[in-house]
Amino acid sequence: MIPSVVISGVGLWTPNYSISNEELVASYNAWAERFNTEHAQSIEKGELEAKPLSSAAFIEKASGIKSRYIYAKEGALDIERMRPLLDARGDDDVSHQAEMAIAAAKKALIAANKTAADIDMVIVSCAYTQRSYPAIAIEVQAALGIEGFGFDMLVACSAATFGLQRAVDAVKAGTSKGVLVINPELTSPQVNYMDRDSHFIFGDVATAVVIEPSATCQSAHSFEVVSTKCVTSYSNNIRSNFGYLARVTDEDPYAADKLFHQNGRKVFKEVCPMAAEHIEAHLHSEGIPVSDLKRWWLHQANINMNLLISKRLLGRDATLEEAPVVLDEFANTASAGSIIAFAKYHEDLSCGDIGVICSFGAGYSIGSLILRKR
Ligand code: CO8
Repeated sequence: MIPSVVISGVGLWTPNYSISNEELVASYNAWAERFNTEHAQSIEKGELEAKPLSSAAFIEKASGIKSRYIYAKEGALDIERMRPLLDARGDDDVSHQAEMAIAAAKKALIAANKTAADIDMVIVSCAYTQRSYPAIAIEVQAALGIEGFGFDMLVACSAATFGLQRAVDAVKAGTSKGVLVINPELTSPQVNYMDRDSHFIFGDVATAVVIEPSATCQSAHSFEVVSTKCVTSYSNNIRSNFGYLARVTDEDPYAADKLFHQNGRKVFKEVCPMAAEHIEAHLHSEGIPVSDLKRWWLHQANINMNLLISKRLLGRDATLEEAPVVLDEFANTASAGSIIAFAKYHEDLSCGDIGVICSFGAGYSIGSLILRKR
């Protein structure tokens, strides 16, 4: 018989530093004004475009973001640098991303009332890994003393939900007794702090989730995974061309196209209906009316996207209780956003309540899990 599978624990690790919109805008504007002064002649001749100024009020209104956490604050606001400064670590030191992942994983294990001995599969799933091999997941597995195997997955904003689907399938198939799915989203090294359109969007964070058969679950707050659904549809509207080929193509590794860039308006227009249809179809396939959903743990990219998606399905704005928002404090944390919302807002639900975790983003990629509180 196929076992029923549960989320038995979730962990959230938050960096020590944060940057408010005001701090971010002051730094960008100082950099832009200096650029415009230094290049005044070229700008006047039309050879260069002047850098437009940013505004904290625009950022909050357009996105709902007020602040973001950052793994290393030094350098990010320095107009001589405009990118964070991280210490380079040796091969025998714990890597930055593993450090974040381990911190979140430990919290998830405690929440699930589990130890390393209960886990035999580690998936590190996120928008970027800091190296190709050895996998960050294997480094985390070793640090936590887990026997079994681990691997990394990259699915941009849907990395968490796609990783969770892999975990659920593995437990159902009997190839794993317990899985840690970890999302160490170290986004700040890929943010272009010299681009007004995107400098405000991302924050750093790590989340982790324990997946196991319901038969072994000892957690006070667990959710049966009713079903999962993932879909991708190719789009260039959210893209980063950073990659290992840069060394041999002789391209500038600092060029803007090597960092996160997007056509934000197109993304907004195309992804909202896709996400709404995806959630509706997923619920429909399980015979669950939208009105039965008690909680929507939605991807946290933009408050207006979330309002639009829930309005399309409910015919009205979702309340903050129905569709919690963490964007104001965390900004867009790539795949971790919906898991942060789940981590902060799940304990109040009652037995039998149904909720949906849904991610949407680059790829395009959309992933959802329908959950029932036990
Ligand atoms: N300050 C002041 N004005 C600004 C600023 C600013 N900071 N930025 C833009 N403006 C201006 C624009 O220049 C524009 O001016 P004009 O009308 O004169 O051309 C005006 O404001 C409106 O600009 P936009 O059309 O760009 O503004 P929007 O209202 O569309 O809002 C958003 C911009 C917030 C970006 C919005 O389009 C949005 O949220 N779109 C969806 C984005 C999204 O969901 N992206 C997903 C990306 S995340 C993902 O998939 C994961 C990738 C992997 C992780 C990457 C980690 C680094």
